[in-house]
Parts: sequence; C-alpha cells; structure tokens
Amino acid sequence: MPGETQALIVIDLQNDFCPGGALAVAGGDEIVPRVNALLDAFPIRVLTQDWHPANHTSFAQNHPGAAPFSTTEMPYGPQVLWPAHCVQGTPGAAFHPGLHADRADLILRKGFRAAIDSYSAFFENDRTTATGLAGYLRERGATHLTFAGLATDFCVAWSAIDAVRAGFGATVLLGACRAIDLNGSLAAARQAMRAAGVELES
Ligand code: VGL
Ligand code: ZN
Repeated sequence: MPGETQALIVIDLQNDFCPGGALAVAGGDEIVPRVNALLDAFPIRVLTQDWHPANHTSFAQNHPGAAPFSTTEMPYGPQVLWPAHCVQGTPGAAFHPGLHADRADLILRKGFRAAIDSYSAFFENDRTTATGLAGYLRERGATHLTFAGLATDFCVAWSAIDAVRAGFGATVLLGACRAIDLNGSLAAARQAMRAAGVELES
C-alpha cells in the first residue's frame, strides 16, 4: 500500500485518446481496470484532462494546408500538429466512461490556452508557464509521484520528466500506459525519462 506521501497522477484517460476517439491511442482503453485499482490504492489522486478550445494552435485544421501529424515551428519551439481532439465540453474530452473519476481528489485541466499546447501536467510547452500542479502536490505533502495514462511518449513522459525537475520522485508504470509512437517517439521518450531519473516499471 503506497504511503501517505505517494500521489497517483493519471494522465488524459479521455475518450478521444481511446479507440474510436479523434486521436486514438492503440489499446488506450485497456488500462482502465488497472488505473481504477491504482485509484483505490493511493492516498493522493490526480486526474489530468486535455482541454483545448476549438481554435487551438496544436490542431492541424487551424493551419491551412497542414497535414495531421506533421510538425510546425511555434514561438516556443517545434510542435506536432494533431487532429482536433479533447475540445472543451465535447464527449471526446470526457473521461473514459469506465474510469472511476469520482475517486480523484483533483482534476487538472491543461492546454486551455489557444496559443500554446501543454503536454506536461506541470508546465505548458513553452516550458515556463506553470499549471500550478507542483504547488498543489507540495502542499498536500506528496514526495513521490506515480504516473499512468495516455500517451506514454507525450503527456506521460513530459509530465514525469517535469516531476523530477520539480523535485519529486517519479515512477511511470508502463503497463498502465499506452503510446502514440510517432516516428520513434516511444523509444525516445523512454530514453529521455531514464536519463532524467524517472523510474520505469511494468
Ligand atoms: C496528448 C497529443 C496531444 C497526450 C495530448 O495526452 O499525450 N498527446 N495532446
Ligand atoms: Zn492535446
């Protein structure tokens, strides 16, 4: 049983990232039972929710002529252009219906500013705009964070690396995550997480 200073962070387990969704991650729905069991076991439980306005800059449809999954240059650096997903208030932005979202202490929404994406639960993609999650977790007394959710190689990896940067211990349960794996992004993310000091477990 995880101790009182252990927090579970479930990243973006939403309909649009599950099979049938706008940015479906293969097997995304398979992790729901394990995540529910984790939600029962941890004393501090946070869900994140990707939450974009329809005019969000990360959507390919908002860049005339740009193909989904191509990369563009933003003022804050390179940005993959995604199919429109997790639009605020739509069914695609809702949590997977099997997820025990009622168990969460906090639901943190991210990516709500039109001009900037936010893969990480801690910092938006400019790497400086804070979401406030680190302060919340510190004030709750959390010292070690365990990550599950979608997608391993984007929002989970960026969040776990930022957790270490913010001074937390971080573990990613790879078996409780699924990946997009775009152009080798899963292998790169695993390497980056290991290099940052994130513990990778099954
Ligand atoms: C994510 C791409 C775009 C994720 C969110 O949750 O990993 N990926 N928005
Ligand atoms: Zn997104």
